[in-house]
Amino acid sequence: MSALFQPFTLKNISLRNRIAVPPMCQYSATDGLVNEWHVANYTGMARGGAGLVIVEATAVSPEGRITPGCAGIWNDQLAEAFVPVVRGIKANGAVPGIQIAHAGRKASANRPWEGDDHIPNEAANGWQTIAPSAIPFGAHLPKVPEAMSLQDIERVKADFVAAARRALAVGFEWLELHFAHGYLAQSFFSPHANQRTDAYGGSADNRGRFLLETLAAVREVWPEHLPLTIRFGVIEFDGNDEQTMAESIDLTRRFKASGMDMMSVSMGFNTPTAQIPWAPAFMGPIAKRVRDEASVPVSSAWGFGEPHIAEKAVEDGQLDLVMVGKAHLANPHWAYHAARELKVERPSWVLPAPYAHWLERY
Ligand code: FNR
Ligand code: 536
Repeated sequence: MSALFQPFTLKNISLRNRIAVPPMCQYSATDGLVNEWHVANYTGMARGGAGLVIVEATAVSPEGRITPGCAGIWNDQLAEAFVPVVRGIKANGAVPGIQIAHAGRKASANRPWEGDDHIPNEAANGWQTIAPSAIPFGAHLPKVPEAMSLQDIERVKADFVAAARRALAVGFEWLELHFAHGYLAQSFFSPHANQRTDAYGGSADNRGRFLLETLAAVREVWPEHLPLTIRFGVIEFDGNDEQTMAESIDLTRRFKASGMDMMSVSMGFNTPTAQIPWAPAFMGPIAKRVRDEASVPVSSAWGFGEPHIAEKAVEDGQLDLVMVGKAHLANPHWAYHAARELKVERPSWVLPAPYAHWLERY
């Protein structure tokens, strides 16, 4: 019996298996508006058998986009464009989720395949970035962000709340807050990026304030019966990892008390000099530590795209859900092939009937 192919229930939402497609930016929207590319991309991965498909980092405001091609949900028209994405995911048996995000000091960049570097403020397609402090990320992202005023902080929290309302209105059933990868929320938590001297900087409590307040405000509009998850960068790989992990786990407990249902355990990317120990499934033990010490269900990504590795992560109690990213770009039917490789009794059952019926006769 495969652990990866056991169903999973969180709040009122049940997933057909433990395979999730993590948010992956497509950089293919126009002024935030998603299109046929996004419908095909997400529908295809749902059709392939994953239990959960989380739509890419979607900006809560125009200045919160990583690149000019990033998806947005800062008005109703942009939200409406997700309706066929949501319908396509659901029609193919997966649960539709969305990650809402603000890129902070990493915003205003060129698409990865067009340089990945900051677009100057003076350029027609660039914009002024904002962040907790006026400290640039560095390396390929040298622009100095504007330090946010208290009014800016209130506005961005309100933008997250409005984005959550719109996501609900267009039918998403799973909401993820992007508090990872050195983008705005997570940069508040990082001493590398946050050197504020007010209530939002300094102690771990203060650095966690923006994140906790955003979560609490979103939870008020996101229904109790639907999952609200946080992708959180719990570690920086900057040589100070024990302290960061302790602070992160402490904040995770408070996220849970403030209504977070599950954590997607990831890393910080707050400094270009991080020494990331890339290896298959290397985040597994870190995710398990969060799961055990904060008593929350967890998922994680980074190198779980080999079926036996994904299976073992669930079997060993490291992960409740396994995020399989790039392997889904290469093969949207990853779940079906994993089912075959893991010798699941009727592997084709992960697919919708029009495919499953014929593939049963192998
Ligand atoms: C990503 N990743 C990512 N993460 C996130 O939280 N929000 C996002 O929008 C994106 N966008 C994105 C785009 C692309 C093209 C890639 C490859 C990655 C990270 C992603 O969710 C995942 O964590 C990594 O890809 C690692 O998992 P895999 O690919 O090793 O399974
Ligand atoms: C992380 N990425 C995360 C993104 C955008 C693209 C890159 C996000 O969270 N929006 C990544 C880092 C290194 C290698 C692969 C992916």
